[in-house]
Order: sequence, then C-alpha cells, then structure tokens
Amino acid sequence: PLVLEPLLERLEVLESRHWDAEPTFKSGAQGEIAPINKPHDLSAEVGTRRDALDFEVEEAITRAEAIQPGWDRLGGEKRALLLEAAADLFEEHTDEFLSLCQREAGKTLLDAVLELREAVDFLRFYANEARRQFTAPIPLPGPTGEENRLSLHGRGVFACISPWNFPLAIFIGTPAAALAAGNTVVAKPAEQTPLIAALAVRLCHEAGIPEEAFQLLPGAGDVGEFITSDPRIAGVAFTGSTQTAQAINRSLAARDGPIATLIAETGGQNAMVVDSTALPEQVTRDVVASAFQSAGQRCSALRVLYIQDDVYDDMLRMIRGGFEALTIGNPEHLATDVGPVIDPDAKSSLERHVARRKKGGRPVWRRRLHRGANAGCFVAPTIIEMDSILDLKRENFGPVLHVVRYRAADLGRVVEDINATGFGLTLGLHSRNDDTRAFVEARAKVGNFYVNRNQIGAVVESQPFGGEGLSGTGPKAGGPHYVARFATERVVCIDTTAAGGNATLLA
Ligand code: UN1
Repeated sequence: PLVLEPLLERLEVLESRHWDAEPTFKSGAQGEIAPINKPHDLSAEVGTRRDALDFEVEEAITRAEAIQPGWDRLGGEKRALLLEAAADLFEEHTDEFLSLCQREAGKTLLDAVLELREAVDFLRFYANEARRQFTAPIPLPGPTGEENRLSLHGRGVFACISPWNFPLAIFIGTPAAALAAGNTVVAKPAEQTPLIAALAVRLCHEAGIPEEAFQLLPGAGDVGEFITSDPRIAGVAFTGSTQTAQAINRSLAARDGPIATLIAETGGQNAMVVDSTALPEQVTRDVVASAFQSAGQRCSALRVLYIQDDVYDDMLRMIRGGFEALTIGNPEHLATDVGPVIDPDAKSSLERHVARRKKGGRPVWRRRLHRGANAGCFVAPTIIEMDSILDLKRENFGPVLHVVRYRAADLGRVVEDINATGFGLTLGLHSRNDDTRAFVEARAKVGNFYVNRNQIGAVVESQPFGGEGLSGTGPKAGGPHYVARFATERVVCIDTTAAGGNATLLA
C-alpha cells in the first residue's frame, strides 16, 4: 500500500540523486554526454544521457538476433515468470520511479502513481498473454490420420520507440508485449526521458531477463532512424507523432530484407460532445480532467469540446470555474494539479498556436502563471472559442482546450466533422439520452468512446487503448489481440497414419 508520509520523505532523499542512461552494450568509446534537466526548472540537472553510437546499435542488434531463437524456445510460461519478476521489482522501487517521473518528466504525484501502476499492469497482463497464447499450440481440425496445430512465435528483433509523455508505462509496455511474444528488443526511449527507462531496463535484467534480450539505446531521432533502417529489425512498435510514424513506415518500406511489421500509436484531435441533458457538475469535472490533467500531454486528452447551444453559456461558465480552481506549479508539490510541458520547443509551439488564435479575435481565457514560472517550461492553461474542429490543422499537445457551440439539429454534422479530421483516437459524450448515445456510437470512427465520464486514463485490460486512421495501426495496447501482433504464426501438419499419406495414395 502507498503510505504518503514515508513516501514523501523518501522522495525528498531521492531529490539529490544523480541518474544516468547509457546503452546496455557499451563499446568503451567516448560518446557525447547530454544533461537531462527538470522541465519545471531548467537549471536543475537530474542526470545525464550518453547516446548509442552507430556501431553500438549494430552490435546491439547482432546480440539481440543471436539470442532470439533461444528466448523464443523458452516458451510462454517461463517468459511470463520473468516479466512478473520484473513487475515485482518495479513495485519494490516505487519511490525511485515516482521521483524520476516527477523530476525528469515533470509529472504530478498523482500522474506518477498512475504511470507506475500502468507499467506494472502492462508487465503482468502481457505475462499472462504469453501464458495464454504461447504455451500450448492450438489444435486445428482435419481428417482422421492428420494432426494440425498452430503455434505463435517471435518474429525476431523488435525496435520499440517510445514517447516522453509516458516515459515508464509506454516505454515498458511495448517491450513487454514484444518479449512476451518471443522477440528480443532494442528500445529507444524519448531523448527527453532516458533516465527512468534506464532504471526500468536495469530492473528487468535484475529480474532475470537476459541483457541481450532487452537492450537500451538512448538517443534522439537520428538513433531511432539508424535502428529502423537496419534490415535485421523484424518489427517496430512506435508511439509518438503521426509524422514520425509515417517516416518510419517509409524507412521500413525502403529496406531490403524481411517485410517488417509496424505497430504505431500516434496522435489525436479528440473531441467531446455535451448535450442539454448532461449533468453540469459531472461535465465540469470530466472536461477539466480530460483537457488539463497531465498538462494536456496525453494523446487521449480532450482538445475540442462541443457544447449544445441551449446550455452553452451556463456550461462554459461552470467549466471556467473549474479551470480557475486548478493549481499550476511545481509538480513536486503535493497541491499541484498542472505541471510544466516537457521542453522549450513544446512550450513555444503551444504559445504560437495561442497567439494565432488570439489574433482571430474570438474569446481566449488564460490562467496567470505563478511567480518563477519562467525558470521552467510552463504554459498557462488556456480555453479558446472557435467554430469547428476543422479549423485546427494539427494536434496541440498541451493544456489548451477549444470550445465550439452547436445546435441539436446539427449533431450529425458535428460527428462528420470530427471524423473528417482523419484522426480517430478518443471521443467523449455527455448525454442522458440513450438515442443520442446510440446515434454517436454508430457513426464515430474512434478507437475509444467514453460516455458520461472523462476520456483519459484507459486501464489495461478493461479499456484496451488505441485509435484508427491518422491515430495508429492498432491493435489496442492492453487488449486481447495486442501480443499476437508481435508474433508470427506457424502451422505444423503431421500425417499420423502408420504408412504415411503418400503410401496410402499409392497403394
Ligand atoms: C499516449 O498518451 O501516448 O488513456 C497514450 C490514456 C493513456 C494514453 C496513452 N493510456 O490516457
């Protein structure tokens, strides 16, 4: 159980610890060292990152390829036990993970706790999937004298490339699925958050997963490009922007070698529709959480809120009340609701977006930032009125909510416009009318549809997560089909008659 007082004391002790991230396979060469600073205080160094050099990437893939057949032959049960041992170690190191979530990624304590929970859930869920789908072959029908069975196996070496917004949960989630399926993994964490990834990999090795089977390759986009251009990579699991996923897809297509699998979970332009039957207090709570928790830095986060015109003014007034009550500041303080965005680039891109919208002349509400906010990457939470979701040309990954007024008779158009963005990740609906729910549910092209609740925080196994179209390839992380997508299928057909099939035919 999480007991707050001793935990806060431990976090204080860990405040001065310096961390580092290096490639698992080290050549002894001197690579460049980059500092990792707190997003909320750019003058405070949390640790350092040493990027993988090209020949270290090549050697890592060689080692991962050499051990992969043995890892596959180990079978689902043994791989499950190792992943579960890693989950246990993650829980034992709760304080270190929470400290790194806060200091390296700028997460609030609430978000840090949820992050670790999700990481552990992924490890345990995929361990069970290894047991369920990778232990005994599935018998298939056939005539008497013939035995047919289908089994699942690893494809080879998987590259797992993960984002900074879930530096632990997604960093460990895709490798856990790939490993469960009998692949070995080279993992490149986001350049902003390699330290928590390095701790995760170290604990996996301590749990008994061989070093060659799961290797860390820190670095920026160039390291990722070098990894995915290697023809020995059998598959890529990527979470991040739609543009990067498209670039990886092109790079995989351009290689000579096996036709690689791409599993991508990308951006969104997520909407919520609130009609006149919705309960205002509930809407307020869920809108504020969906748009501003995690400083809006979730691909599931709410970006465009449609409110029916009859209730528009009252509903917006209440939402603005909830918005004004948010505490913005240092994520290491217990009272903080909204911390920083990840880095100066993220901040300036959001500021440019808000400035352009302000020029448009429609109302814009912004929270005032705390004293000292300039030392870090803080973006004032913002609400902007506009006319349609189609006015947005791209995803704005931060604490910015757009609000649109609609008439009940136009609900069909609203859903069409949301679909027309081409993204299809999350959609929220607040309505007490079952016909409205059925209408929207039947038309919305999204991966995750949430009714009368917030639209973030999908739980492993209960709400498998992932979108369609510009939002990703599927299948859903934390769902029953995910691990199988990392695998290849093999069918064995045995003639069990004494003489063999051909002899029978010839007789
Ligand atoms: C992401 O933000 O990259 O449901 C995906 C949620 C999370 C989203 C993860 N599972 O909020």
